[in-house]
Amino acid sequence: MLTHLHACLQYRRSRPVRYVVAAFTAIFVVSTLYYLEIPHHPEGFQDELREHLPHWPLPIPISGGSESKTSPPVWEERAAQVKQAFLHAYRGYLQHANGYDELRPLSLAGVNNFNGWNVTMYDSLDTMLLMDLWDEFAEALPVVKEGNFRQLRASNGNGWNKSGYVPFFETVIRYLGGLLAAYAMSGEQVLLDRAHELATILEPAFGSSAGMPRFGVNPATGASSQGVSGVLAEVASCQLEWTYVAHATGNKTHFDRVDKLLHTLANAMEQRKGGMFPTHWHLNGGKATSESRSMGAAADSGHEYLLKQYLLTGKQDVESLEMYILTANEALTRLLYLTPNRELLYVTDTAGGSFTASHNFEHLACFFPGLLALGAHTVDLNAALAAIDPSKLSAEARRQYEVLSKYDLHALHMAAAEGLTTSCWLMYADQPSGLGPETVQMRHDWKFVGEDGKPKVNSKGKLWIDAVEEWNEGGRRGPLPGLGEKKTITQLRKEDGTAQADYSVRRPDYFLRPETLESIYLMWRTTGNPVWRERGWQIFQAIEREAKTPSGYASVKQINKSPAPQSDEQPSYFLAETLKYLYLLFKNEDLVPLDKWVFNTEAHPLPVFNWSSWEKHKFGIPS
Ligand code: DMJ
Repeated sequence: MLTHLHACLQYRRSRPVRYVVAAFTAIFVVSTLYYLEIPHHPEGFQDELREHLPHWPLPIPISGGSESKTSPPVWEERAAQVKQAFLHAYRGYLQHANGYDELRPLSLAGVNNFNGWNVTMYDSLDTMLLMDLWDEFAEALPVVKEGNFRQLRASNGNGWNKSGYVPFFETVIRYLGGLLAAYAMSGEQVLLDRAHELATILEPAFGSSAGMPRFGVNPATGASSQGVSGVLAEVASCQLEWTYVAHATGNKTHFDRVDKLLHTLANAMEQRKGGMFPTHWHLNGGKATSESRSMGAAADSGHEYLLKQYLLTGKQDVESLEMYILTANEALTRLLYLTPNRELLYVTDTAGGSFTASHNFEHLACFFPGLLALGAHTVDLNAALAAIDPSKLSAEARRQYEVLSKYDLHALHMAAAEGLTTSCWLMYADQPSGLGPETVQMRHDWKFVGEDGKPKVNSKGKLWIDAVEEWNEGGRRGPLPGLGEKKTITQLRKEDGTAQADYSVRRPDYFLRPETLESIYLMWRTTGNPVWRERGWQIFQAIEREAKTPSGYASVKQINKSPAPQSDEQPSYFLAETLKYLYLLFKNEDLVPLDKWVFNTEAHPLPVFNWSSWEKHKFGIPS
């Protein structure tokens, strides 16, 4: 499909000169109007623009004020506080849970829930390097060197270890990703050797006919689990790790594994003719077994890795980029909704073939706005969309393509990123604890007056893209739907005691998750708007206030209370992701430039590279 780009560009060049002149004039006029902040245009102006412009431009949204109230030394001091928080969590783990996977921060014990291989240590290695914690890193290296990946330690946590298998997905993103990132940042050969060994132990998981990884591997025998179904997040979130381990070791078996999986995904996309990948898959057939869509649990990183695979390989893997664009097309046109009160933008999921939205909004899905911002920052989205041949798409994917072709895709993705990150942040800012819930049910009952003059309710909810279309066609009055100033529910109730929340909390836990901070960090890096740093600072203060214990940090059971009741868990991703994104958000120096590094889904940065001529020859990569 991507070869269509050249034909497309050719077509544009052959247009009559007067169209080109008209287009430039129109661009000049519309940009001038935006800079002058003229709110609407004369009658017929938009139709004229639509005729001449390849993309319908949107103003680049800016959230809140763009003046920083906080000085650079204060941000450095805040970063230092995050470093202390990391040390507090890691020292608590070493003191009370050394040799175990994670710390139980209330009972001060260890838990083995991820193979019993010290997952917190592996997940923390690159955070130590970023924070200049050399002693901690040096002390961890011998433990990593001696770890026994063939022995699954008895679990006293969840049921994974009891199955006799190491869970492929979790082992890849936490252990393998942790080893590879720490190797890339330190150059310590032992880390790469261990990564190669671990990847080799896990490779029987790729034994399904389509090369989609199975649930797990028995590391002692090499046998893999035999189940034939899997969820998108677990079958399509290892491409980065396998690509990088193949590059770093020169091992062709590692390359062949990821190559086969990438072909399976590209074939599935071609057969499906566009759209998002559904949540459930048959591993042997390499085909989806449901039509459910989600950006949250069961799917999240499966979508994330499409863009990131393209970025990691120096933008050479164009099939992954095309899959990302087709995914974003469907998400933006079918999964993004607005609430009636504050017009909060949210991303939800749909079940079965009916595409009925649940209107659930998951904390896990709050990674998506950051992904959109990353894509808009690093990719020419308009060219990527234009490179797709719409005649090869299904009717529904073509409809999505046509709706979005009218817009400047960069501006539209950034607008969605801003609106969604704002909602994710408000989920925290609305709570007495200042921490965000695991799942909420968003209100979707839009009241309106029917043609008969009677009040009516649209209970199906309002799709964001429909609201954007109305806004466009109505002369773009006011902020783009889902953007503009949003007040917290406390602020609103001070003004109007009867103000209603836009959602009800379904799961009130905060599991020390990173997704909202990940998006806040990416919004800061891609827009330079300091409002995101300030919001991140509010969240860090809430973590310190509500989740800190004498020997670590604990997940919170009820975000709607302060002090919030805690639960006896300190997940390893808190050290790998949550504290890392906070630290990077507050550091003035850009320690992980987005054009040079790609974060895996556990926030382990892998360096961008280009396949060398020798690698292309050896691995059989077409030039
Ligand atoms: C992490 O292990 C990863 O970010 C994963 O992709 C999703 N869930 C957790 C954190 O919430």
